[in-house]
Amino acid sequence: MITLYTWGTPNGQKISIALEELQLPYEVRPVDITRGEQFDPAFLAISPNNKIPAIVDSDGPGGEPIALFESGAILIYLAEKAGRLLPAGPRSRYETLQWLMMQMGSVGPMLGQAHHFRRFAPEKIPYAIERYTKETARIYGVLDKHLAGREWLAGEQYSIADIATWPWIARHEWQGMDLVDFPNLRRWFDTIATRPAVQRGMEIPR
Ligand SMILES: N[C@@H](CCC(=O)N[C@@H](CS)C(=O)NCC(=O)O)C(=O)O
Repeated sequence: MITLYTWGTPNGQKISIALEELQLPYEVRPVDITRGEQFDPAFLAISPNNKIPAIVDSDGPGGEPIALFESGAILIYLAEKAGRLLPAGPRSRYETLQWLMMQMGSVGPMLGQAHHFRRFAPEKIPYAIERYTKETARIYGVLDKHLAGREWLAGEQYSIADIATWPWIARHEWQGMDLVDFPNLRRWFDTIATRPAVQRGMEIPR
């Protein structure tokens, strides 16, 4: 059984969407990061960087339990465990990992800063709002250009690269973005939004 430690944020939703897509049985342990539960010593033993998501799989490699943090590592682990959502062919596998890393290194951190300075910062700092909104628009432009004439971010199939990126684009309004300005990204976004597993994953934790 997999235990998912999560909260209702894009990084957490990536993992619940992947678990739903892969139909792996899991139980949910909400970690309320607005109340500091990520600093609980029991959670830190699993996720030492005090962030959700994290998982514990009682049936890890060699049949032994494994604990994992960092959503990119968890997505690779789950895809390899189930044998789906990460292509086996070397070219499409590296392409998928490349766009997964683009999400981990750029999409998440930069859009996350846009959320912070546009919505949550106690004071409005025009320099920070402009910097991260502009960087968000640049990243949307990169994704939009890449998706011109292709259905998925990597390879020929829906993959963990799409799953990692989608919940961040779902918060486009928080980031001051209008998908009308990014038609290829919008088509990709709307297609994935219809997937029942994505809809279920977005509701976790209930
Ligand atoms: N690179 C990490 C980022 C995870 C992350 O930023 N999680 C946030 C919620 S979206 C969190 O737990 N924040 C609590 C904290 O920093 O104290 C991943 O992808 O797993």
